[in-house]
Amino acid sequence: MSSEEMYLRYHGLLLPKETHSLESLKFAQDFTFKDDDVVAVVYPKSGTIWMQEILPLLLNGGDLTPIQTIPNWDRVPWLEETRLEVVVDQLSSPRAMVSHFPYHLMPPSFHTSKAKVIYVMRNPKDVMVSSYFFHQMAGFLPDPGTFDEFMNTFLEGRVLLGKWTDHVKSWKHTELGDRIMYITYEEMVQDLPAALSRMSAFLDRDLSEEAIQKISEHCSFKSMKVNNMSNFSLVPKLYLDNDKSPFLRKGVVGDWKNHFSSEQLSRFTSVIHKELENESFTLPWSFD
Ligand code: PPS
Repeated sequence: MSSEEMYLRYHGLLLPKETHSLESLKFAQDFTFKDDDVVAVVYPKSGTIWMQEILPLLLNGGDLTPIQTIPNWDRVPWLEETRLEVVVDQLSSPRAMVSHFPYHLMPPSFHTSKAKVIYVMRNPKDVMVSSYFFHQMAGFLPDPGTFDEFMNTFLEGRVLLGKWTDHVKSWKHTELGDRIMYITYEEMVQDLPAALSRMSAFLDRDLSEEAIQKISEHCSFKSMKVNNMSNFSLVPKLYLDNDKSPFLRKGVVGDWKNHFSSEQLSRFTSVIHKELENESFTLPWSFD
């Protein structure tokens, strides 16, 4: 199948047809947010599945039932994907969702509600590496070609959800005030209990240290890798083939160092720098 046939084009962005449809996108646009909804917004390969594990536990005080009994895509559905319409009535309040949408595609009711957002960012070099391996295991995405070819595809934004820099810019310039919290994948890897405490304070949850520790253990890479409700082993190999490259692949910071040549590093860095040069915000990573 050509990449044209694998993607829908929605407001200029590529979305995989396997998980999105014109109906699901309309459903997302018409979706009515509630004030106590929580949505984790994540550019692909930056920690989405991780947030699908974390949010239910933070919101319910550490009851493991949802992560042990409901597959991640139904437990914390994507706003824009087809499953939302199927499971929305089964979501308990406060509802947790994830989204890969840029800010300007969020539906009208999101803006008028008080729903909270946790925006997760990851170093784009590691995002690109993770995405490269994801394209190898996902039957519904085009073949990435060589690593070098994929780097150009990624930098030009010819990937699902478009350019990383556009996504980050859109969510760094919002009018959400204290409804949005920013966190990085790296911060979560470095000290998950501290990251969980920060998220739980933002969500007005008063969790004990024991509860945070328990949640941290169950949301570790090691635990998620063996959780069949979160590791995509329930999905047929035709769609996601964990034998080609596991979805929960490495879960580390800085894997790009194992893949980038010095020429690729300077090419990558110069594009990202250029696209962010006039921005008022700073990013938490050095790009060199
Ligand atoms: S997707 O396809 O956009 O939904 O992918 P996403 O979930 O955003 O990103 C997948 C990467 O997140 C890593 N991951 C984790 N890292 C550390 N700890 C935990 N618990 C964890 N859960 C998921 C996953 O391994 C992918 O990164 P890579 O670098 O490929 O390992």
